[in-house]
Amino acid sequence: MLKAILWDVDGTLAETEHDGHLVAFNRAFEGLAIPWRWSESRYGELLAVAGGRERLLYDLQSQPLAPADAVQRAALVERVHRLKNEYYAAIVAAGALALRAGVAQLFADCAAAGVSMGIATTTSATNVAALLGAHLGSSWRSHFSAVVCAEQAPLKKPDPQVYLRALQALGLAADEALAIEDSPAGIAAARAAGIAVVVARSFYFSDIDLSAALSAGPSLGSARGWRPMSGAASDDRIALSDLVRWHRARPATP
Ligand code: XBP
Ligand code: MG
Repeated sequence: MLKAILWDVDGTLAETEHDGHLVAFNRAFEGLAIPWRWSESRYGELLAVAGGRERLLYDLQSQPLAPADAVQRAALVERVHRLKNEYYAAIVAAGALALRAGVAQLFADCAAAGVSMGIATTTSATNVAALLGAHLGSSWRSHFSAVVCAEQAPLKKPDPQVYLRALQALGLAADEALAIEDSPAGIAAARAAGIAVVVARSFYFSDIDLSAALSAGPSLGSARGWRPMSGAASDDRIALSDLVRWHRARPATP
C-alpha cells in the first residue's frame, strides 16, 4: 500500500537548475571576479556530476585559469558555493522559481488523503528551505514527515543513501513509497533503494532513458503524454489517485 510520496527537489519541484542554480553560479563567478561563466549547455553537461561543490571541483579540471593547488581549489569551491547559495535564495525570494505545474495540487492531494510526503534530495538544506519556505510559508517543514538533504546523505545520487535514509526516517518499507524524480541519477538512486519511481521530465533531462520508471511524462500538470501508465483523462493532471493506481500495478520487484 502506498503510504508516502518522496519528492526530489531540483528539476522536479521546480526548474531550479536552469532558472536558479545556473544563474546563481554565474553571479557568484562574477561576484568573486572569477574569469569564466557556464553556458546553458555546459551546465547541462556538468549536471552529470551530482552536488554543487562536486560539480565545481570537476569543472576546475578543465578551467585553464583555475588555481593548480588542491587546497586553493577546495577553498575556491567553498567560496563560490556559499555565494551561489546566497544568490539562489535571492532568486527564490524574488519569486523567480515557480513550482512546476501539478506539484502544489499533489501536495494538497496527499494532505487530504493522509499520505505522507518526504524530501529526498542531493541539494543543500538551505536551498530546500528557501524554495519550500517561499511556496509553503514558514511552516513548510510541517508538510513533510521526512526531509533528507545533502547534509544528511553525503553519498549523493545515484547512491541510494538519500532514499534509504528517507525510508528509515519515515519507518516505511521501500514498497510503501513512491519517488518522483527527473534525472538519471535520481531514478537510479530510487531504484537502488527498491522504490518505484515516476518521472516528470525537466528542462535538462528531457531525453533520458526512462525504462526504469513506473511511468514518465512531460509534466505532473497534464495527464497527457504519460507512459507506459497513463493519467486518468477525467482530470487533466496527475493526481494522487493516478500514483496510487500506478503503484498498485507496479511489477512485483520494483
Ligand atoms: C540536484 C543537485 C544539486 C543542485 C545544486 O539535486 O545535484 O547539487 O544542482 O545544489 P536533486 P547544491 O535533483 O537531488 O534535488 O549546490 O546545494 O549541491
Ligand atoms: Mg532532480
